Amino acid sequence: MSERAGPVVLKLGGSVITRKDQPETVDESKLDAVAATIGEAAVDSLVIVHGGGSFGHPAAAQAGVSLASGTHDTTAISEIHAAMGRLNEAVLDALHEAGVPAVPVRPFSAGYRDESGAVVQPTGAIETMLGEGFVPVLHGDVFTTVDAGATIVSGDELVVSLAASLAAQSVGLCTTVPGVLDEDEDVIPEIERFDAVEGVLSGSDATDVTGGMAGKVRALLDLDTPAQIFDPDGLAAFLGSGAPGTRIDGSSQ
Ligand code: IP8
Repeated sequence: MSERAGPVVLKLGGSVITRKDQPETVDESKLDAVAATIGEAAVDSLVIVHGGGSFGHPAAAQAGVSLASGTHDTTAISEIHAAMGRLNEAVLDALHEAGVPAVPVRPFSAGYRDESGAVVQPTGAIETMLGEGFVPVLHGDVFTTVDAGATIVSGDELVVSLAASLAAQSVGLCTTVPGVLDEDEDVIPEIERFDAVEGVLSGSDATDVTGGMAGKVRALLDLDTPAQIFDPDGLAAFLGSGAPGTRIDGSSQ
């Protein structure tokens, strides 16, 4: 674990906490289990970001909005944001039930994408929440975007931005897979360079710089903080300063 003093930043994948095959359906048992693990770990300083799952993604697809393609349709923007708000409330409820002092942070209201497409997520309120002992819970969202109206910001992008601006002590992505898998479906324990795994992350995924496992690995390799990718079975170990799944550490390059 790094010596950096910032918070632990944890992403809960949308596929972990929702049923992706059913519109706007929370996977109650998985969400409750993940929330209970977070409650038991009682990490001192924790920021949570969750994905869109069957809430944000169908709403975004229906409106034709993506990371790269924006809209000025305010009804569509409001619908996507509202769908993510409903999921955020469900996540907060589960965390409260588990004794986690979770509070909502809605990215659309404060953050934006600048003219270069970079994510700008101010952290003053988040740092103050952490100082007060709260656990801020952000989510993938619609994001006002210079010259494009509003695009989608993914939870992964927010994690990368927050990890850098808050000098996170560790970064964890809780996904449906136990780590980055090689061609035999075995977990790769550590990745230090993208070209070392490009072959196994091949096909369209490898050329997709914002989505899929290849996009996650590329973005995490750029961080100063080592990151772990794991599934819910690895969550307790991650929150207990262990190293479940795949460790992504580009800091030595
Ligand atoms: O599931 C996407 O966040 P992600 C959020 O982390 C929306 O990619 C609104 C589709």
